[in-house]
Amino acid sequence: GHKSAALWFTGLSGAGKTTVAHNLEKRLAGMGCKIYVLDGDNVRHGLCKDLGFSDIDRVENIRRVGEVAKLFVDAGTVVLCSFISPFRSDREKVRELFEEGDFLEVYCTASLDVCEDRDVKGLYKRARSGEIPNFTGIDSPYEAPENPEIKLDTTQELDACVDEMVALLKGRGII
Ligand code: GGZ
Ligand code: DAT
Repeated sequence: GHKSAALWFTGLSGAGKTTVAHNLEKRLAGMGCKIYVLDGDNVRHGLCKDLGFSDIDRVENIRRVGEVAKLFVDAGTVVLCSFISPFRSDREKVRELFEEGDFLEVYCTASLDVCEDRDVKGLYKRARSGEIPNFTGIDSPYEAPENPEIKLDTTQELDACVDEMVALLKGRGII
C-alpha cells in the first residue's frame, strides 16, 4: 500500500515538469501505486478550456487544478500536477487545501536560458517575436518557490530526476 499525496511540479515552460511527471508515473505504476498526472494537456482542453494566459486566468486555472488534486488525494491517489503555476500566492493557497505532508512542491529549476534553448514547441521563438503575448519568463513573471520540498535540477539526466523523486516519496513515507 501507499499513502495519497499531491506532487506539485512548478517551473518554466520547457523546464521538464511534464517529462518528469510522466516518467515518475511509469515508475510508480510499476510499483503498484494508484497514480494520475494532471497537466495542461488534460485540463486546459476541458475543465479549463475557458481560460487563457492572463494573470487572472492563470490564478483560476491553478485554483481549479488544486481543487481537483484534492479530490484525487481524497480518493487515495498520488496525483502529479504539472503546471507553470507562476504565482507564489496561488501555490500557497493550493498547499493550504491539504494536510501537512500531503502536498509536496517540486521546483523544476531549469533556467530561462536552458528552456529557451530547448524550445521544445517553438513557443519561446514565437513569444520573442511578439506572436504569443504574456509568455512566462518573457513578458509574464515567474515567482520561484522559496521553500519547495524539493528542487529538481532538470538539466541533469531524466533518470536521476526520477530517482530523486522516488527517494523523496520513500523518505516521506508516501511509498
Ligand atoms: C506560458 C504558455 C503560454 C503563455 C501557451 N505563457 O511548454 P508548454 O506550452 O506545454 O507549457 C506551457 C503551457 C502552460 O500552461 P499552464 O496551465 O501550465 O500555465 S499556468 O500554470 O501559468 O496557468 C506552454 C503553453 O501552455 N502556453 N501560451 N502565454 N505558457
Ligand atoms: P514542461 O512540462 O516543464 O513545459 P517538458 O517536459 O514539456 O517541460 O519539456 C522538457 C524538455 O526537456 C523535454 O524535451 C525533455 C528535456 N529534458 C532533458 N533533461 C530533462 C530532465 N532531466 N527532466 C525533464 N526533462 C528533460
